[in-house]
Amino acid sequence: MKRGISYFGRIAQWSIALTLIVSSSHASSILFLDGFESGKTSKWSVATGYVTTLNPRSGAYCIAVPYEDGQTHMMRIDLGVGIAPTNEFFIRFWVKIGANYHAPYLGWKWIRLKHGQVDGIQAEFFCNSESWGTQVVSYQTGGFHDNPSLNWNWYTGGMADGNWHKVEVFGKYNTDSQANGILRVWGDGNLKFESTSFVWRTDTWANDTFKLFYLPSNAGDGTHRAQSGDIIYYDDIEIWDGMPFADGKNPPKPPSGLKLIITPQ
Ligand SMILES: [Ca+2]
Repeated sequence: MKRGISYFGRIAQWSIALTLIVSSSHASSILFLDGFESGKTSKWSVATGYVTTLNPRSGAYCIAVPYEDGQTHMMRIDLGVGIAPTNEFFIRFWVKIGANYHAPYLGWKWIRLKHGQVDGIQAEFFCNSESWGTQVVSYQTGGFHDNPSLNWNWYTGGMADGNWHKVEVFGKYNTDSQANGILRVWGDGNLKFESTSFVWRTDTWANDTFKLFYLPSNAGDGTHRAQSGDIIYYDDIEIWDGMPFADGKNPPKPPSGLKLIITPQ
């Protein structure tokens, strides 16, 4: 008892100030997070994948998505009105290509966003795997608006080595149909593509933001088809309404410069 009183007395002589210093801050908040640790796919509105304990990237589970010929949209999240990002978004996920994956490249959209609340073509964005690399494509009903090459062939670039790889995408929408949008794509933390003149949308959909998120989408081009048994694994999927803890130029890192300051008074 004496010891307790003494301890309390010492504490009373101090006021404790906690100072949290973060190297940079941002008002971004996370909209969606799934590491599949629930053992379910209930966060997804469409899920042809299944939860598995086979070599997850984190925790006990990841998702295995059979990427078979004839399939189209494999996994889909409906962010919905009022939840979807406003003028920026940031997406991060981890992907692993199954050891017996056959489809070499074409048609593999390893990320796809649609701006409409329905599963139709209005305005959309996708990263399309091609033989020579990847296209980052902005498309809306009536035609393409931006489809530059991303200097990253995921297949020969090491993504198909059986290991987990990190993909990150930052987007800031263009305004008034001008070519002033921002798009940055990172692979394993390395910047693979950057545009500050990206056209996300025009005309009718000039103010739309994406509401549907697909991971992955589509299969094959009629020649290079996926086959039964082709599986892609995903884990730790995050969707933010902006760049967390960074300036949009660098992939976010955990907060640094954290300090706990106890000040005697
Ligand atoms: Ca997990």
